[in-house]
Amino acid sequence: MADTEPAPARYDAIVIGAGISGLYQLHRLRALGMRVLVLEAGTGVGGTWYWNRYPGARFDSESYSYGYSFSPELLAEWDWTEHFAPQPETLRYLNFVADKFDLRRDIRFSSRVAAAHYQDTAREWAVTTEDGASFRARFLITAIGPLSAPTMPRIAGVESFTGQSFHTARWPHEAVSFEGKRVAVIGTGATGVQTIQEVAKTAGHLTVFQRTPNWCAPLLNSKIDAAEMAKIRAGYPEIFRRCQETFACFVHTMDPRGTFEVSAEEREAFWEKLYASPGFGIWQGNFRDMLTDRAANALISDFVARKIRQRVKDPAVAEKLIPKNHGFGTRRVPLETRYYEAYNQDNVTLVDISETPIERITPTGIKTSDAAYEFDIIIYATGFDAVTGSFDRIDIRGVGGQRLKDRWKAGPETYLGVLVDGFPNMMMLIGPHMALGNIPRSIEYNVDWVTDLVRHARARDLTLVEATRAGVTEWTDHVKSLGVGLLSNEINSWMTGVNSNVDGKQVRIVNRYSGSAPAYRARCDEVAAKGYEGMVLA
Ligand code: NA7
Repeated sequence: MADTEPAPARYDAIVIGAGISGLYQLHRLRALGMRVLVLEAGTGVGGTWYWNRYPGARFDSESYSYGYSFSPELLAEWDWTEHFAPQPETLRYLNFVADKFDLRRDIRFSSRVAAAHYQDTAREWAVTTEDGASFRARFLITAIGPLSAPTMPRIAGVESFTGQSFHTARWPHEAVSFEGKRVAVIGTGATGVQTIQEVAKTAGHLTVFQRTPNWCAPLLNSKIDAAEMAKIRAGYPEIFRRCQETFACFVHTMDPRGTFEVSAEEREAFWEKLYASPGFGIWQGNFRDMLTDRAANALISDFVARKIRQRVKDPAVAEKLIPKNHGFGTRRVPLETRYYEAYNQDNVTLVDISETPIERITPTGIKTSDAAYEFDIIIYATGFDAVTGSFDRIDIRGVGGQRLKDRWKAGPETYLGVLVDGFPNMMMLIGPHMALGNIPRSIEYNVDWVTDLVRHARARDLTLVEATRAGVTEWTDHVKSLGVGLLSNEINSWMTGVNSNVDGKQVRIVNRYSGSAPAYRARCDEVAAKGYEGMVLA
């Protein structure tokens, strides 16, 4: 740094990101009396719910199981209006939280972090933003989200299109009208499905470009009136207790029965009931062996395939919409509202690009191997460089200048999903090797654990908190072993770290913790109770 430049501002902790985890982390660290700075790339709070403004974006988890649970006052003051809240409502909620706890004064907006370099001697982090500002802090806490680094398809000509085009996670703040327009959607993951069913309502013509179909199931959303909200509010302790006990923090949890322990009639009746019930029950509350036993998985897949055939009028289109390369639930199940019926509309066409690949984007549309389509709007619902992608996009360097991206080339290595040896004083919230599931529940635990660790360190005047190499090896092996036998690890998806649009991400890895959330918490509690075993505190 030149002598004339001012010294960087110093903080006790820097948090990257003002989404659900960053906001809560700021609130908790502030209560310890720390000087905290949150650096946020967006112009407002909300993270996922700030960026993903695409039409139809909403929760697939029950609203009242998704909000923060830490503040009784907040629970008393906030009313959800739908069982599965739409994105604008969630963004309002997170703004309400930011105001209520007066969080904005410690958040620097429009500040995308470019680099974070550990300073060996000072035992602190030097953080710089893309606009050239520099900051220093003892602790660096990443709250950058597992699905926040959007990826565009690597298709020739993307830049040449002269109409409007948007990635769903970079949707404009102004409304986009589809009225009478020729619209294309590329991608049929959870985002694509929500987008397609919404755009189909008003588009002049919608053409969906599908590379791989996903198994979708009904969301069955409904409004919450004042009387029902009062009931929900009274039931909050029970709702959050249940989320603490279930495998993935949803209100749903696996049925203890095996698929073949019941008669064919009972099985069918159970599945009919799940298919007619709101939310993730059919995925998270199904027979316990559904995601590990091939024969069990084939049966539920056949059940859902029959539903798709019943709902889609054209049998040829129905067949294209039924996944053939993976079983039900082995990828994230998109929840839908009349998604399949959209394909019965005259203004909707499905193009199977596994048969007729996209050759290029042209100035006026999309050219596949057998046709040229003209569009006014192209929507890219092509997903994210998941879990490690948001880390890769920041130049994070630890002891001796070692880059985190290089360290994780063959897959992430962590201790408890929170720490990495060689990267002292850096803690990750919802980083790799964390339980995902109903994410805010995991976030609250994650933030509380990190806060306790920081409090412990500060109370003892410790200047270095780091995982040991042995701790990282043990935890990484444990996470990998939990993935053995899961059918979900046999298919490419963001959950196995594969993204066709990113160099070096074509090989499946284990990027998330697939044990139960209670087991994860028990392990982390034990580590803390044993004075942070598997770590160096100095
Ligand atoms: P996903 O689930 O990763 O879906 C991305 C979709 O985009 C998927 O259908 C991909 O097909 C498709 N895609 C990606 N690249 C291309 C190219 N180059 N050509 C054609 N099609 C492509 O992302 P989402 O945003 O839907 O959901 C992410 C998570 O966010 C979701 O699970 C929720 O938890 C929230 P593919 O299957 O790779 O063949």
